[in-house]
Amino acid sequence: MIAKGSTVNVVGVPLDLGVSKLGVDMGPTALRYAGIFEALEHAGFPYLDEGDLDVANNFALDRLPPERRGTAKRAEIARVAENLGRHVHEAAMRGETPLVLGGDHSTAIGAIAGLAKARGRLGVIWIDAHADANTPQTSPSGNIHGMPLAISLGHGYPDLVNCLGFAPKVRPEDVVIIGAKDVDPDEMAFVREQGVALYSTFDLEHLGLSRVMDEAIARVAQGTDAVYVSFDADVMDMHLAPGTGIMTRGGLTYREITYVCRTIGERLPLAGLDIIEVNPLMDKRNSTAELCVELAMALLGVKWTDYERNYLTANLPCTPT
Ligand code: 5AB
Ligand code: MN
Ligand code: MN
Ligand code: MN
Repeated sequence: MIAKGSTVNVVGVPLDLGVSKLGVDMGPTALRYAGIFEALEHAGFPYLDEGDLDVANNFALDRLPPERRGTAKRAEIARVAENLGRHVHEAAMRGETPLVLGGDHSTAIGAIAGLAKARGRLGVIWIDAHADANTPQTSPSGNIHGMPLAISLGHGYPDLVNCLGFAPKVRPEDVVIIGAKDVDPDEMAFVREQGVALYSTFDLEHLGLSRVMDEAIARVAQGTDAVYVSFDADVMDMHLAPGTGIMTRGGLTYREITYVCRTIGERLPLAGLDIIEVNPLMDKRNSTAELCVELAMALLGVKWTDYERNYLTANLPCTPT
């Protein structure tokens, strides 16, 4: 849920400089076509469409000599993070709820920076098949989209860690990762050493989703001033959500992901959220973007389409005849 009467401030970040597979820069457009504004309208939320931030073209930067390419892309990611950070900060200071449409996951660096600056101690729920907690030392790929959580915790490239001039943005005890199933060994060691809570897909089965969500919600709410949700579309099973950068089997099912988003939406007041790594080049008829719109509504506490039908069915009194 969000604060009653709060305007949802929607901003697109067509950023794909943190990944090697291109197409996530079209995520904001896919989410617009999937009806994000119609859904907000239907739910009765006041909203602002802030358009897309300006991001340098990946193809242009790819033409640079290899020794300059990485640095140039990182400098642009840092510039975009500052811009988004300022945007989110100003929106939050006006009492609005930022909804950030990514973009690769390095988008979250600026969003978390801006919200932490505006709201203080921030709880973060990281819904993702990955932990995104690599540092330049542990990363097997060098891709920045595998690093934003470590960066928000104060570890990694200084130009990104110091976004908006302060670090760290969040404390490890205020962070929960849900749905991880592909974490690099050194990255896992970092997560453990930091004390970040991680619930893998195995844990979801083993402990049960309701216990996981109870613990996760209690953890991010405890002692914090506000909560942010970062939603990477790759947390879902590839058959359900093919339209993302990294497709893997064994991800969350429709029932599981709606449960996750619905419990958050019903129990937690959110200060902001993002929908990340929707890739229309990989998608089937924009179905992943449409599903993400539905889940964004669930995160905001709205009952919507299929989710609404399931919700109503689940709440029918079970009277034996
Ligand atoms: B995503 C990997 N751990 O660091 C790395 O999609 C994958 O934002 C990162 O969750 C996936 O390159 C990043 C192998
Ligand atoms: Mn991610
Ligand atoms: Mn991921
Ligand atoms: Mn991803």
